[in-house]
Amino acid sequence: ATLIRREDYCAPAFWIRTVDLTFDLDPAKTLVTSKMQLERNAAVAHGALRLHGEELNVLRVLINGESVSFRQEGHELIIDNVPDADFALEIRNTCAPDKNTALSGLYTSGGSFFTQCEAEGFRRITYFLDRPDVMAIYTVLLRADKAKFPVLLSNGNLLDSGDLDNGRHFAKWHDPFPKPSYLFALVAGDLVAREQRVRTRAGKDHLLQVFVRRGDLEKTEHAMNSLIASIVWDEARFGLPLDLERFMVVGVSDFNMGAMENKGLNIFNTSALLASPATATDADFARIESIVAHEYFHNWTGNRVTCRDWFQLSLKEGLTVFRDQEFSMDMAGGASARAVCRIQDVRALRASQFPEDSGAMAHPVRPDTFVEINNFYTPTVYEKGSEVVRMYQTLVGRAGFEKGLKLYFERHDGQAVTCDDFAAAIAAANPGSALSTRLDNFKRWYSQAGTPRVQARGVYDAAAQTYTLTLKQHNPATPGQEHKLPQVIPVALGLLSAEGQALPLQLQGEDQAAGLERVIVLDEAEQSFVFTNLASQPVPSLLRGFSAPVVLDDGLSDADLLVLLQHDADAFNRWEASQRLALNRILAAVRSGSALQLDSAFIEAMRAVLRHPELDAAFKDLALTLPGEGYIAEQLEVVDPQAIHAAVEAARSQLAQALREDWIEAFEANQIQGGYTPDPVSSGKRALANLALSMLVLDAARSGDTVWPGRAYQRFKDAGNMTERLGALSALVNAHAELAEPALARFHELFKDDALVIDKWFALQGRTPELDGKSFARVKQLTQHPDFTLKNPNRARSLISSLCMFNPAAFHRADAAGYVFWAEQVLALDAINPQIASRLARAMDRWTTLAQPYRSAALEAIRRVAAKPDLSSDVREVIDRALE
Ligand code: HT7
Ligand code: ZN
Repeated sequence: ATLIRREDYCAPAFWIRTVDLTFDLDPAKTLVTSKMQLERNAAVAHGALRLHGEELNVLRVLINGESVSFRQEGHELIIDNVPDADFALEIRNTCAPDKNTALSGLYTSGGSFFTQCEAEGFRRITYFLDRPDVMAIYTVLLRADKAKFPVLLSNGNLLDSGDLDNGRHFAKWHDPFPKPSYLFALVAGDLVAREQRVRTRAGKDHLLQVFVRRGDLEKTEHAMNSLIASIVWDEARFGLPLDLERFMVVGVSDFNMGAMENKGLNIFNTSALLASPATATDADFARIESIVAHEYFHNWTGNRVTCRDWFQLSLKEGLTVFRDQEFSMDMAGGASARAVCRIQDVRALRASQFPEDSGAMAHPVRPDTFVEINNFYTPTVYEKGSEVVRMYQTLVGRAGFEKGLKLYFERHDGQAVTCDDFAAAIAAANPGSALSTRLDNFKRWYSQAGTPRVQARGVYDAAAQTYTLTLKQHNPATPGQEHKLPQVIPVALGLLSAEGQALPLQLQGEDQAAGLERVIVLDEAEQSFVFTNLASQPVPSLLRGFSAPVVLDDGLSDADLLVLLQHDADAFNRWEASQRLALNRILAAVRSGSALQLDSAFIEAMRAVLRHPELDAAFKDLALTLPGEGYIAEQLEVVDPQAIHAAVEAARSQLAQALREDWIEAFEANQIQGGYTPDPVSSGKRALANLALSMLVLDAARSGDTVWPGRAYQRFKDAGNMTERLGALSALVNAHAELAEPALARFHELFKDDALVIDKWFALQGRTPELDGKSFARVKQLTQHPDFTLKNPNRARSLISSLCMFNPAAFHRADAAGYVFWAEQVLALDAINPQIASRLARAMDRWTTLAQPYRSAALEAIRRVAAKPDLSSDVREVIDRALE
């Protein structure tokens, strides 16, 4: 395996200006004819033409119509004698879509053809300069059996279509926009489409189509509505219009990720596309809206302006995640619903990116090296990358950010560029701003891995009526980066009186207070900020809205946190206070090794949240949900997953018992009459009702009460939508109630023909909190279930990843059986689909922090995987990094 370095970037020796592709589609052996127009890159020294190609069978190579000699070395096809002048290159090759279980390149799924070319899948279709800085104009002719593949799609506009001999037909497509090969796509199959015509602000008409398998059409309404909302939003917020006459979206059930932004032909995992109230939860509806938006937004941030090389991946991914997060917030509506979105995003960041940043695979937002680029589609590149973009906006303001983005497109439309180009455009559009004056320092967010720690301590001087806030930052060492330099950390803050009143913020040297909230910028290792005119000691509310992706140690007491929980104007920090209060108690129990006993101050604070007449249900649900076990583990130097699980279970069961009457009240008060809509208010109510029900069923397991398990079972049977049905089923299963078994059997029987719902059935069992080894045993047994297969990524993830990545107490077993299971599954998956295997391999990223006996057992399992000689480069890189 070769280590690729960012600093070794060289421009390509040749440009490919146009490509004419002809596909004679056959599942067993597809014939690909590629006619390209090439020219030498004058800026690069003369040399051979080296094309990428993998798993291909080359039939002929012609230059200007004449056969030429070529060599094949590894994954390259090399032509030594190439004319200096522009020339035509024709290559004919075959590939085998039916055998392509890696789902990269051209493959079949459910009898139809699909492609996935990002990052390096195009080279598994034909020989090419498969790198994002080579942008060409594509014309694509598809030929296939008409009865089996009545729909033939590719990027851009349909030029022609018609019948051929032998029951075959053709379609010819042309994409007028130059694009890198990773944005190429084709689809051929027996599909049907929901269609909608829209007119954009410029008065242009566009055809929107969502293609799915017959029978799934009624599940595409939400995706279509989400697409229309995305088009409207991008024009209104950033002035970015739809630039194609036709925009197509296609669903496929075998897919490695959520979706793919191919120009004009987005391809979606059906899990990120199909929804009906009966089969999808509120969370599914929200996820679909956000992924449809994300892929659509890529049309500008990724497709019109793309990445020069894969190290710049966050240029498009961080920016596009930021855009989809902003979209979801704008769609959610009022301040409270926006805060709920923000809390959910931060919770996800902390659950996945923070552990990554302190584990074996830690890497900067713009990595410096990789072996396998597929391993770098990570929470760091995506979610931390989005936080970096959010900080630009915080530092230059919303209007300044919009100006910056406009300049970025003016400068770079049609180009393949770098994160530096993006930073330069935002800064140039905002001269003299808090960003432009510190740009070099700010860019350390791209180059330094690790989550900075910020310590904040305040000293109140009663005589001077000042409050001196001292902030210190420190970024711990990460693999390959021992010493870090200070980063630019925008800290949004407010000060509250002990009674909870917001205080005016006036810094020493200022004539007057500048409102009740402001952003101060920490850009040195240590800085102090003196606030004046304060009549009493304030309670600081720092890092409001999570204004930077850091770990904050503010040293606040329980009393301070209770003030924030009750009164902070910033809903994010109110939620943060609830989590901190819970976390402090759980950590104290785990650290001391004693049984957790919740105190009445905490219980009453939680009761007050639950009973609060003005707080939204969605917020209450988030505040009353305890921190995840993975996030708790992150706070500890030595991690005992069983001790953490025991403390969390104790906290849940005590909250369930102590607030029983309030849970009943919350359950009853949050019932929704009438039809289902996935709007934020209704989904918030359903979330709180589901939480309440789970607490009541949990408490029943303790008390022996049969009423609430019975009610849960009834609700499970009668539910009119999947959110309530799955909520009731989860309540029974997670509490290990007796009624869980009949409910699981009934659920399977009801939905046995709906793969996405059966994925939920597997996932629920994969994530069931451990009790006496039953959950682990259940997962092992389920691998033998007739519906289980490792070949479908959704199914593999639903069971195996649920256990290994999201169920720590069932996975980390003293007898090491969880790790043995992990090793077996990684190896089995690697032979089928290296990308999915390598994601599962990452379950061991944090093994060095485990307490004994887990640590030694984990190491043994990792070594067992490492010992396999023919591991994919994907898994090899992850395993090697774990062992470094
Ligand atoms: N840009 C897309 C990335 C993607 C992908 C990458 C590697 C292997 C398979 C893949 N499928 C999609 C997804 C996105 O960020 O929108
Ligand atoms: Zn993306």
